[in-house]
Amino acid sequence: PARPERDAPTWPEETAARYRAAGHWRGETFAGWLAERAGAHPARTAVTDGDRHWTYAELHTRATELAAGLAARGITRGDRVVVQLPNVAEFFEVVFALFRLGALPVFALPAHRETEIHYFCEFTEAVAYVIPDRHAGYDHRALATKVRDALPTLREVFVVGDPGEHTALTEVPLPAAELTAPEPAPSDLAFLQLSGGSTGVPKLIPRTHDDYIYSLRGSNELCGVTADSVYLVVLPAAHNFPLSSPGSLGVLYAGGRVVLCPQPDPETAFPIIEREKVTITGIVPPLALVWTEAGPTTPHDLSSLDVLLVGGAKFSESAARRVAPALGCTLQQVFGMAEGLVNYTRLDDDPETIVTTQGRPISADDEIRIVDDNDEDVPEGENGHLLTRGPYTIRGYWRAPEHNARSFTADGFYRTGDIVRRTPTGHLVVEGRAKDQINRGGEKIAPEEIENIILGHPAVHDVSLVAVPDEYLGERTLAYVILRAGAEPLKSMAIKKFVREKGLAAYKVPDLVEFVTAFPQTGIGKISKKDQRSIATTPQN
Ligand code: J2J
Repeated sequence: PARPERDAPTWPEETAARYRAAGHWRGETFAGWLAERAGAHPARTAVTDGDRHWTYAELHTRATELAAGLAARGITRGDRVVVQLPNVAEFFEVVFALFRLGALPVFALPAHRETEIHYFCEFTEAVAYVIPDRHAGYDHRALATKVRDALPTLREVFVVGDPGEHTALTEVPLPAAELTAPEPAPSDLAFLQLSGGSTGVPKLIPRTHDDYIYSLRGSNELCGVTADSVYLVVLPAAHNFPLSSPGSLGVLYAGGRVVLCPQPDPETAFPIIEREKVTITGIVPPLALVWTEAGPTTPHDLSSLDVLLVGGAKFSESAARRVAPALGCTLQQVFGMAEGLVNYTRLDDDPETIVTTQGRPISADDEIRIVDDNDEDVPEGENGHLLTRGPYTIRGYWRAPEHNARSFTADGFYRTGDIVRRTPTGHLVVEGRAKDQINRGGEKIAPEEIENIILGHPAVHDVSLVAVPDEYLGERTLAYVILRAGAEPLKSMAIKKFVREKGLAAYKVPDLVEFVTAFPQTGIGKISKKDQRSIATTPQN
């Protein structure tokens, strides 16, 4: 069985008791409520994927039978299973099967490659890895073979589609009656989500049934989600935003319908919105720019769309103003994080608040502090570091005690690394970032992770990765590289190719590379990334 108390810090008992007494934590589990929904409205459609429509009864039956089969293969409560699936219906079959067993999905993204997958499987001691056969031109089976051969803890690879040398997911299910494994407790961990990170390796975020389900319920209320809602999963299904804000899981919790979108472009998404009468979806700012440009001239009827959530990175005010007129829906800004805290503009906020702020917290029990570099509260309305604690914000990363000591205050506040100010109405405006992280259109990059890779190049003496402004993505990446004395000059392509060949998600390959002979230094002799960002002009690459 999992010992979450040893793998990650959790809420103090009296705080947990308070969240239960307030009705935030109601003792529900994912498998528990899916069974209830399947009993209450078995024939209603839960998940639509192309021509497939799975009812609540079908999703529940599939998940239960898969759980029975996984249990027979020795997968049990507390085990970790790396799930790397694109936007396909099986994503829900797999995660609800794991939820039922109390095994923990580790949510990889389709873009992740060998470096990340190997790390997730090794660090979590995952017993299984779930993949598509091919996706976006990439064959995931060969990577799975490599990782499995390298890691004795990884016993099984399950494939959606043609399994090759692995096991087809369709071979696994057994009759539901054979499922005897006990159900997890509401306070157990439900899954491990990925942190955007600012360190050499991604941190894992342990979320419980209790806390995550509370965030779903709160999100549903603020986003107007009901059993009539139809949510389009545009971003990768496993990301925290489309999963929970209010996301696919929120909409399933409400008894609504989830529609999977294979690609985020308007040419793919708009016909699906029309055909499936999608009412709500969530996208990142660069995509929102594309959608608002395409909206006014599209031949497709988007009138079913009530709410468009935009978040993951700062949405500029000018772009925000264009959403409602171009797409005929209400904009809802969302400033969230997989570690917990989620802020939404309210649907009935005045239009100026909706376009100029990133919303306010879900819960009255979300505690917000805005502090200076010494953890002292700044005067109301001024910029400061956002610290938060509450009923769905973690108290620590999974198996990371040293990092936790830096990322959390002694009294349990999470240091978000975001610089915000609070308006008189309590709305937060994101003004910047103190953590060393690059936000490339909502995709988070930890410079240290990429720098460590580039340092492995034999000709490289030193490297520093910084963000440069980008009209479309908000930020893109620039690697300043110092070559070793006497090394042959390199082309920037050589650095990019080197990173790509290490097997990293493509969005982490530096957009730009510039060779320099020295880095600007701070007063105490550290690299000044601030100066590097400000001198970055438009390097030719
Ligand atoms: C500025 N920065 C933002 C916003 C996130 C809902 C929505 C997004 C995420 C997410 C999520 C921002 N304006 N509107 O999990 O449930 C930056 C901040 C934050 C970090 C978290 C959700 N919305 N950000 O983006 O874990 O820097 O979650 O700390 O990927 O994204 O990233 P992530």
